[in-house]
Amino acid sequence: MARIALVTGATSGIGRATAFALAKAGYHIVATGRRAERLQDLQQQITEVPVHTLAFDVRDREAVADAINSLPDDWKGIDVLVNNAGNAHGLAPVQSGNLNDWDAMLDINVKGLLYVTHAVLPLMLARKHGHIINIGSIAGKEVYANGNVYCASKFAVDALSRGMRIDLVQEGIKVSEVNPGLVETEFSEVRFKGDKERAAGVYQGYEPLRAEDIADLITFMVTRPAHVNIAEVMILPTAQASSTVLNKQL
Ligand code: NDP
Ligand code: 8X3
Repeated sequence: MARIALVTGATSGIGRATAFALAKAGYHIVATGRRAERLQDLQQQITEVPVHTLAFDVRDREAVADAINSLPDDWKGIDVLVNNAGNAHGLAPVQSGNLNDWDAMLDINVKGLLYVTHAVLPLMLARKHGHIINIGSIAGKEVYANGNVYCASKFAVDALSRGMRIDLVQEGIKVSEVNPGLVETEFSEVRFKGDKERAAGVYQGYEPLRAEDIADLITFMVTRPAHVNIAEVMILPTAQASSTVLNKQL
């Protein structure tokens, strides 16, 4: 029977690279994100396995449930869920924080992850089988200047990953967390609201991780034998030892 992986945030960066890598490893891919045209591009570009696309906003709990319920029966046997959709919005001290940015980060990175998990879990529980990979961050382990709410959202992902692993251990479902450092994607463009120059500056002066580095790791994690769960991995650029790169502030 085909193995199936559902990747949220497959329209860009880590999620997109993960969809390609898991397809190469033989998984049939359910690719999700808001940008439907990018999902269609991905569907055309992945040639080795079938790709099913679902366009929805993870903040909309009904849209999430409807999308997962709309999966045809032969796509419902999800073996791997990669909870990747997320972003930082803004980088500012708490005293000048933007409430819309705070809502976006908590609604997408935390509640969106929960809504998707809630919708997919019954499919895994029915088969007593599945592997959930949550994309956390080094920002979920260490707080950095002006990172306040983004860091809080990723600390929440860390706590949820641990809690989910405990709750699901008797159900035959693995839960793992991947905590990257700086990966060059559209992440900083989103954080800085389209300011490409400022975004590019985040990745200058050292070699950042590439989305494919995280995708390789995820592929390794989900292809371990049934009795092995790599519970948590932090993956950093060689130039990064803590939440600041080369000890400079973001
Ligand atoms: P990108 O901006 O390149 O990709 C973000 C993805 O999330 C897009 O596919 C986007 O799809 C999706 N997404 C964002 N908001 C929503 C939403 N409301 N509903 C559905 N999908 C959404 O960033 P990355 O690939 O870097 O980020 C992926 C994950 O990795 C995030 O959780 C991020 O926090 C984490 N991370 C990133 C690091 C980095 O340095 N880049 C380091 C550590 C962790 P669309 O816009 O089409 O909806
Ligand atoms: C993304 C990495 O350091 O920009 O989570 O917050 S960082």
